[in-house]
Amino acid sequence: MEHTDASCEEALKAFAFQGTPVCCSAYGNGHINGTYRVDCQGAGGGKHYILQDINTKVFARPEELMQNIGWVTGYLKEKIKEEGGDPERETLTIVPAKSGGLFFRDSSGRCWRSYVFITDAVTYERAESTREFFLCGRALGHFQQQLAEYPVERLAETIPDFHHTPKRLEALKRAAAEDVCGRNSSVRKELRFFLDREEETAAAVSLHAAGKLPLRVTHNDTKLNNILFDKRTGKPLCIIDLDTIMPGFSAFDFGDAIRSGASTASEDERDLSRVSLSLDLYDAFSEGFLKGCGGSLTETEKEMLPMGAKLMTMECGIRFLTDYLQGDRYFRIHRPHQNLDRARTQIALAADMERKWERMRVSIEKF
Ligand code: ADP
Ligand code: GN1
Ligand code: MG
Repeated sequence: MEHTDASCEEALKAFAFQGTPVCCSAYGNGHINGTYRVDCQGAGGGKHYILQDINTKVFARPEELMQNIGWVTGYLKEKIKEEGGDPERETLTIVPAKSGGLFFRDSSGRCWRSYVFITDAVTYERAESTREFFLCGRALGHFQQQLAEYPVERLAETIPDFHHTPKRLEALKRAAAEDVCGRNSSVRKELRFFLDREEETAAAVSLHAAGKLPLRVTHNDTKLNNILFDKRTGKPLCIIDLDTIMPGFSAFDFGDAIRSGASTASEDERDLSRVSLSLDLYDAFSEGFLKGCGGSLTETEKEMLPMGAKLMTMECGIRFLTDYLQGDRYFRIHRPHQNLDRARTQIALAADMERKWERMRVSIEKF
């Protein structure tokens, strides 16, 4: 059987798959977990699964993480049934370990989980058309609406202060001061960009502290490749990567999707002249998102949307740069300096948002 490493084999035996695993190969473009696709053979045809090596450096408490996902997917399945949808394809289905747990800890301490593989679906790194991105906005807005009544206090914070932008900036400053890899002198310009915008990094958290911006159940990682599209209809089918479902701001789910989907270049593009914000894609997504939320956002939340896009772009840039200074310990890289390239695209995108700021604001008012 094809497999990537020996501990995969132990994990393969630990889950209640239908049939016998015949192939297990690396899958997808995620930066955090190790993802494999498992093909099984048996009576009744082939079954496919996702097997994931949970990154426990990032998610320190896999029990709480999987409990969150178990609760949320169970809740979503009921909502999807009420709406007449297909609960097997429109949200994730956890495959429990044979021991009955939601994940499996192998003999070397690695933590594994499995989901039913959703077939006939694709992911995109960037939006291919305004229609597609409008539908993404509607799907993410709808996702928020589906979870609007879910008791937010029940969910564990799987990464503390995940989107606390000022704390992210503090971490960058510390990484620059410690300079463990001796890279600080080569990133002065990039550091300056973020330091010059220090006050702005607090825009969302200070509004929240003043009681003006509510916490909701949010996804917190609405990168475009965390949406599966149905190959047949071309429409968004399932929102995946539920590791960071927890209390958050609606503007950040909006913002991270704009950051990743409405940029005219890849997240690690080296030719920065290619990086800009597509206003057509921004408009399409905004219209879809506001429709999908179905009037559930407060005025302040709506006003916050453009800033959500800028903050998510800056924060992501801050995190890439921090990781670069610390020796690429968090985000998976495929070539040297990739995290620096990623930080630079986020800076270019945030700078373009500044140039287009008025237009971004007016567009939200219009919808
Ligand atoms: P990461 O946290 O590393 O980004 P993800 O959970 O997003 O990991 O999974 C990585 C990729 O695997 C996704 O972008 C998607 O292409 C694919 N994937 C994940 N879960 C499923 C699933 N249940 N069915 C089909 N593909 C999936
Ligand atoms: C990571 O897991 P993935 O690849 O979907 C990261 C996000 C970043 C994104 C940048 C848990 O997302 O916060 O915005 O990379 N996820 C985590 O590409 O840190
Ligand atoms: Mg992902």
